[in-house]
Amino acid sequence: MTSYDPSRRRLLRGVGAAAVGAPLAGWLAACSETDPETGQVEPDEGDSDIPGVLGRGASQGYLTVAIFNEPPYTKLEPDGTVTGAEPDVLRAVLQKLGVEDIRGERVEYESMIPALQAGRVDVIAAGLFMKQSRCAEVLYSEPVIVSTESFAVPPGNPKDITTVQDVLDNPDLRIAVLPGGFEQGILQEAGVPDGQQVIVRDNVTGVESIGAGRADAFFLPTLSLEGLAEDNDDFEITDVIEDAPKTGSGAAFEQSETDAVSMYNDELAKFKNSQEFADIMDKWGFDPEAVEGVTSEELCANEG
Ligand code: 6CS
Repeated sequence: MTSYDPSRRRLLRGVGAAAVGAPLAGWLAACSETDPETGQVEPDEGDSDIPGVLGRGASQGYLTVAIFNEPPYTKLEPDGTVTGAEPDVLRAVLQKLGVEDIRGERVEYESMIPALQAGRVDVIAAGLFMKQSRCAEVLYSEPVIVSTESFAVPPGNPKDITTVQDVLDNPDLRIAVLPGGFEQGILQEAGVPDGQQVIVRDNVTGVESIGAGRADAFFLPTLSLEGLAEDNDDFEITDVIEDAPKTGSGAAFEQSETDAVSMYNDELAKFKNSQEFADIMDKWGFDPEAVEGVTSEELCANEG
């Protein structure tokens, strides 16, 4: 349960139930009374808590979200607006819960969970793919997207790299990966020696490492590589890597936010059946039906 914070409730009371979304207002109404003279929402003594991060977001008008800036999963526009498949879904669902907007904070994948745990960000919506070690440290919403992994390789794929097993079988192969990324974890889980990894700090450096001969392949989600190929034709993209685990993600909250995530999931479940959700997925190149029936429990079983 979230810990009660009277100061936050006073803040929210200042906003008044009318200013928060219906579900949160409903939550307030169920847990409080409105003073007929002031119109202020007066919580009942001992009522259950307002879902922490949602109450904070409703009162301050936004939540800060960790992103990497890797279209189509996340994108930071020049004016600072954060978009991409996951932030767009997060913003839409939060608005239905009374949180007006989100503000993006660019964070390295390996630093996203520490940033959440330190309170530097309120939520992660970055395509941070679910796997056991991550699911043990954060509280994911139900998944929003499922996607696939590929290799970026030199034209013609001269070393015929198409599977993780190919990398394991040829110790001379060097594979570029992002530090702390899901793909690095796949290589580690497969037993690929660290010496075969080429650590790159961002996606452009990743694809450039191929042209520069520093790596034989760059390991990244298929859709992300397709986005990079729009600006760089020095590489080609392999078919989906068949022996890579199924990837999927949703918003990640602090583990203590059980009430907030429960409320978020209820709203997300409705949203995933809406045309608005399908439009967001279509805009960013995801199949809105691919996530049907996929659960965070299933994806959190991914090893690593
Ligand atoms: O979850 C991850 O770590 C991976 N997710 C994306 C969207 N891109 C690369 C990253 O390694």
